[in-house]
Amino acid sequence: MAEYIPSPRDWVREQVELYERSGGTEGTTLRDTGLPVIIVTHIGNKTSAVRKTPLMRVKDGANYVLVGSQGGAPRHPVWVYNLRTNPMVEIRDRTVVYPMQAREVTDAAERARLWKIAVAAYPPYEEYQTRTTRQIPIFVAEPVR
Ligand code: F42
Repeated sequence: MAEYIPSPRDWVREQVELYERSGGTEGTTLRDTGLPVIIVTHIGNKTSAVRKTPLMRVKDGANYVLVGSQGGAPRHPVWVYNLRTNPMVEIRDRTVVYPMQAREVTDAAERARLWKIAVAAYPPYEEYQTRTTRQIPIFVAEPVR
């Protein structure tokens, strides 16, 4: 079993702890917004350690859409590089955990469709994109059969 290295950010680490400790019945929304959050468990591309990242829950059928917005910060979140290297992830959606495979969306039409779904689920994404010159990366996580 690889070592688990928690997020250095207190609020992120605490959300992951509460979400997992409660078996997915507490800590499942983003602060005051009440909007649902998932936990993506993945592998660090440099440390090979287990990393756990809360993201907004954006669904497209059975798939999850993962948006590397990081509040419109100038750089991609580091988990983006982890998923590019190690696409096998686990997604916890409240009480259920799914093995999934993540794929970065590069096709412009597919990206446009998924971006609309993402903004509908979490409207601030739209403003985050205006804060940065980088194009916010989008992954689609698909069930492993
Ligand atoms: N972030 C988003 O980008 N999108 C969201 O929809 C989103 C929703 C959300 C909801 C709730 C919540 O609590 C947090 C939410 N966040 C969202 C924030 C998200 O959880 C991440 O904290 C944020 O995206 C930043 O991701 P990050 O991977 O850059 O995390 C930083 C703080 C971090 O943990 N850095 C680690 C560190 O030690 O500095 C590095 C972790 C790591 O993966 N290291 C790699 C390794 O090998 O282990 C090396 C990586 C490399 O290439 O250098």
